[in-house]
Amino acid sequence: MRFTAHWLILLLSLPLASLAKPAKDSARTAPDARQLYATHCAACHGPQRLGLSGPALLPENLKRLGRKRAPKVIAEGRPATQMQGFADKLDARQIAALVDYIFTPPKQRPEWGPDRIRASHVVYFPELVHGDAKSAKPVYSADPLNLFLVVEAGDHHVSVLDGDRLEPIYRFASRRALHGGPKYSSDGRFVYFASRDGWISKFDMYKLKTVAETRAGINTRNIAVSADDRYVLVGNYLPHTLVLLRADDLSLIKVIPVHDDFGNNSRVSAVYVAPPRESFIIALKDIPEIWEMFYSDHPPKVFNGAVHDYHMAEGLAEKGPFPIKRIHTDDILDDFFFDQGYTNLIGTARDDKKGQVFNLIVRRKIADLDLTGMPHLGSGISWKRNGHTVMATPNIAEPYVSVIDMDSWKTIKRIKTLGPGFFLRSHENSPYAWVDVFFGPHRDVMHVIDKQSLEIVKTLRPAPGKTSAHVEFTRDGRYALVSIWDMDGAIVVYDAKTLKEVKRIPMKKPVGKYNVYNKIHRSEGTSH
Ligand code: DHE
Repeated sequence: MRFTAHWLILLLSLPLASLAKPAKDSARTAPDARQLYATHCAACHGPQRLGLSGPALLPENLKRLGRKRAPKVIAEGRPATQMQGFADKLDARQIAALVDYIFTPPKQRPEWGPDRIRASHVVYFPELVHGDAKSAKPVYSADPLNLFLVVEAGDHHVSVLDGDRLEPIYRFASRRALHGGPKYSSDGRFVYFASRDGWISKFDMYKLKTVAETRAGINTRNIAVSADDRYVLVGNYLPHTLVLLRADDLSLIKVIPVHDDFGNNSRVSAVYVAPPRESFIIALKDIPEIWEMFYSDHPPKVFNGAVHDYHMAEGLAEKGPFPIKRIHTDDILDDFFFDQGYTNLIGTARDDKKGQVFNLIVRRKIADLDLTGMPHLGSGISWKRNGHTVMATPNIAEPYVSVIDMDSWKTIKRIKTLGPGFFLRSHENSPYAWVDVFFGPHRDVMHVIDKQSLEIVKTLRPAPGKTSAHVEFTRDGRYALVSIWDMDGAIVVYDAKTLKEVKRIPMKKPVGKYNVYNKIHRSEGTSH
């Protein structure tokens, strides 16, 4: 190398200290955890660790993960989530510094109580809050019951798709990181969304306008809407609360702290509505209890001949209006599936007792299920086969779909797939169930299963190399819509009988799609 005048000027302009030791001495300088957090974590977990698309990274939210396992998760990521591994970007000391940082409580305890919820509440169109009955006509000519909402995670938008013409008719910006299925009012006029960072939005499907919004939590799981269209229940990871809102304008009714009789509090895994019971069912993440909140004004109810007295003081977690009953369980149960009558609840435990059936009338466990790996019951479906009702669930850890007889609760078949799957779907008018392969080298595959023979009859590869996932049918079951989870993605429409492609509608990472009719009729082939 030639020693030029430029090099001399550069050398003379450097401060003496910088000549004495290297500018960056990662062996001796302690890693700046705050800075590392801002660079690598804040985009998903929030600048103040309060959670955004990823969960909040605060000590109380990390109890289950534990300090010991945290470095592995940072290095290798977490299956079935968007958490990627950072081993290629961070060394062991930097990862250890980040673990210390996230297990240190913030100076101020994060809180999202009634005042903040009320302060966040906005009604954009007061005239649409009650449905504007006189002019209750859609602003488009499409069948409002055969619309689909498609959540496009790629750029945080929602598309409204006409299920007859198979064309989008409208597209609007949503809150960031919507999660879970949007929930329709019983007539399909309104729909409610929840974002991972707590925003609840109400959208008018006739006028194509966002009516109102409220931020109900810092890290929200999902919502459920009462079958009488009066209430929206929000389940939160942070704070550990349930938040009950009025369904008309999303104003706050009450915040319910979630804890057991001994003061141990819990995150809410998910909330569900059980229409025949006029109740919400609540899955808890940290305590072995299932909660049921009753929203009707006229207790007690009779279920299948059994009087269910929910005013019994025993086991009452919440008194007064919206009483909550606890069901004590041996294990912490997650991820629920219900039979069509909402008599039995099927949940997964995290230990080796994977699947358990709870009867909601006698309020106790009635069966264990032979499930291994990580069954994804939330994506379970049911249908009739040989005079029996069977349920089927994909598994996000193992490559098969389990089919279970709902009379004997025995597994009748494990259908081997090319990899673990996330979503399973069908329709009353279709002889097939569709399951994706969500993980592994065959993520671009979609299996079509005959619901009677329980054999895979076709394996589709709609976009080689790109993840294909999540199927939803048109209201008549004639077409099956598959998502290509890519920024340059699409909805691929298949003829549900011939299994031939009909058309492709470009979309930006279309995560899930939700047909109004199938949802409000609680089709046995889709989630509710
Ligand atoms: Fe989901 C629904 C839990 C990660 C996409 N997911 C649900 C529901 C639950 C749940 C309890 C039912 C709520 C409802 O519809 O009201 N999901 C979880 C998890 O615990 C998990 C594994 C970890 C987490 O980060 O929360 C998880 N989910 C994901 C993803 O990473 C997915 C694939 C991408 C994303 O957008 O976050 C994802 N989840 C979905 C979708 C639904 C869903 C598309 C609605 C399915 C439907 O058809 O109803």
